[in-house]
Amino acid sequence: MTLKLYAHPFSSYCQKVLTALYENGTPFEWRTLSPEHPQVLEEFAALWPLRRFPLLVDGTRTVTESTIIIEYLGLHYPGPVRLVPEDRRAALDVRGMDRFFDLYISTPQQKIVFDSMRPEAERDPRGVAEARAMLDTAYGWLEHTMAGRAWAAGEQFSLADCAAAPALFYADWTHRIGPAFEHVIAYRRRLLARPSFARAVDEARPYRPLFPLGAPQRD
Ligand SMILES: N[C@@H](CCC(=O)N[C@@H](CS)C(=O)NCC(=O)O)C(=O)O
Repeated sequence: MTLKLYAHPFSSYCQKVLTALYENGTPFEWRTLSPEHPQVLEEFAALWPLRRFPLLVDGTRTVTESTIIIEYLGLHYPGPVRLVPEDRRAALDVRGMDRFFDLYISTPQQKIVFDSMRPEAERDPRGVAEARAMLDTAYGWLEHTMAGRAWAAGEQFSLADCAAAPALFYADWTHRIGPAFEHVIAYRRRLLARPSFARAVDEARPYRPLFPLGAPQRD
């Protein structure tokens, strides 16, 4: 049975799952969410009325939420790279860092981007200022945390790095990671050099003109 991934190449949460799939060379069928494929959009809306992507379909099973999809893949389609450690204590650290990147990097980053897409009169300057402040605080905490680490939860590439890669990739475009955060910048560079994430980034290059704040000429 072929796994089906409803996703878009430019979406950060889809890149998180793609990184996990590419780490292990897990075969899957792309179900690209785009207006050119109305049938796929219809299928997706029927499968998951909340319409947040990515979405994994495995036979009759529908799996939502990027973190849960990666956990699911590790359980049912394990490969050479174990993204959630078997040791429960180590797994807790990985899951903690995964939450950090989703909640305190991706969430404020998306707030800023989505706000910029609203009509002027419907914008939320206070919410955007809070999101920028949260990113600054998160960069500061991460700077300290990454000082002695190669990867988010230590020496092994994990679920947390799958979350970190697109989160920091787009966060830097949205709210620049300043030079004071040298360990965060170095970590982001390591993520971009990781073949699994580099592949996801390359596949999304044609969509860069869609970035509402204007994609910078780097990366
Ligand atoms: N918590 C979800 C977040 C998924 C999410 O927000 N995906 C974005 C694309 S990166 C989306 O569905 N955006 C569509 C929308 O907000 O309507 C996950 O981890 O999968």
